[in-house]
Amino acid sequence: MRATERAPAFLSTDFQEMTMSVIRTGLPHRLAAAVLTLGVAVGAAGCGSSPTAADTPAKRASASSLVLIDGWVKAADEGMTAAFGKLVNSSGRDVHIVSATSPVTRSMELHEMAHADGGQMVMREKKDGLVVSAGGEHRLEPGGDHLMFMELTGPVRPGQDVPITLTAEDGSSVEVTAVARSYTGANEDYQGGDHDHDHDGHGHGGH
Ligand SMILES: [Cu+2]
Repeated sequence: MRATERAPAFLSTDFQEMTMSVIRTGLPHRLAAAVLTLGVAVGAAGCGSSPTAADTPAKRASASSLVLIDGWVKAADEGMTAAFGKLVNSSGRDVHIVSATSPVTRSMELHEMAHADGGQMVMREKKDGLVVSAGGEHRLEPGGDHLMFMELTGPVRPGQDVPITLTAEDGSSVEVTAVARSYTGANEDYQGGDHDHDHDGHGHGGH
């Protein structure tokens, strides 16, 4: 992925369209990303090192290239909840999101679903963050990647607009909005590594 991040911004329109078509055909994300990286490497070799506007920080892909389409968050009174939607990257470069914050939660994590030792699906922190490919999109959905609110500071009620700030690897950030709605799913078990939250409110009562 380093090649992608350091590549000049002169990706040709043809190449971007090719990449988009690869993504649209539904190939796995990683494959599409690999194709993109390969294409950039070839392009860079063929064009030599022409210093362009790509060298100025303002031209690098930043979080501001992202929008969250149909963003929503599961309404909850307390504890944990999650936000979903479709992140779309309108720039010609990958955007690597490494963290998120929201005023309605004390902390947030980027989560993914994975198989636990027992075979069941659990959610866990996505340690490497998430990448939205150049000109591509990344879906956040129940059962998949999501933005996790680790500890709500108060109730999140249906209809409420919840602001979320996404921060990219380069330190840039963008604010998106998710609308709270009632939802009965997304009750995945959390496989936290070293979190020190006490998950109260779930009395087991010895049954
Ligand atoms: Cu989660």
